[in-house]
Amino acid sequence: MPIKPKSALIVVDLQNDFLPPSGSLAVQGGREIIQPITDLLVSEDWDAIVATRDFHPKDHFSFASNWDQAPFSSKQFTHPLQVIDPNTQKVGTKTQILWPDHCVQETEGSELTDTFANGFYEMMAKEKKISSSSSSSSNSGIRDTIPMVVEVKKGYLVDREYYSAFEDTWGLHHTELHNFLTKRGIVNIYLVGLAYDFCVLNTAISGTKLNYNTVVIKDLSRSVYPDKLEETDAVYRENGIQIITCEDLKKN
Ligand code: VGL
Ligand code: ZN
Repeated sequence: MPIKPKSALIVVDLQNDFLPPSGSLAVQGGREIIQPITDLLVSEDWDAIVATRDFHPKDHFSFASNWDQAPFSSKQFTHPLQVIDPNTQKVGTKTQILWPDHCVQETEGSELTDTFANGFYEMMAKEKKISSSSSSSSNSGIRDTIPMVVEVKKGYLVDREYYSAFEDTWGLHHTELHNFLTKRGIVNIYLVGLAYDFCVLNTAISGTKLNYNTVVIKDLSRSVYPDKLEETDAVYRENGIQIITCEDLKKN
């Protein structure tokens, strides 16, 4: 099952703070997926490659330290914009997990991990070079043979959580991701990265809602709560998201 035409690879939050041993919100086994994801950048014929980055201001409301509470405790929030829940017509509240400080803007924790970053930024530079030279010539065909490469940041607004790389959890603010993919005519998205039960999952759910044919490559992802893997898989399936492994890509 090789990838279909018009496919994008979305590498979710492969950032220092999500990686053992020293990341502030390290996801168990996260280092194991770095090299295979880096290899995947070039082993398939992607039309687009996206790397997302969680990118919080240091006073972000999801940080336990900003509420004097313990990390991984939960807190109820009413959004300051007084969002009305369409089902109950009441002002919506959400229960939010409070995290350790992580992926703070302009800190090393928010950077993409080195091995992956090298491969990713190299492809981005190559694309820039080719697209600038092909726009000055009449031969635009060259441009279509290499993938569009973009970085998408999320979580930078202080008063809301973004697990999905498409939008915040209130659905009020949308990143540029959908526009990028639409511009390149993408219909299939393949997700890898961290974490399987938070940002990968929620990006995948947004993807299916936006009508992308959405696939998660499970062995190239790791969970914050690995003991709940079966429950997490069930949520993927309920949302019509296909779960595959790297091996499946190599089969005919
Ligand atoms: C994530 C918790 C908080 C993730 C981001 O990337 O899965 N998890 N922020
Ligand atoms: Zn975060």
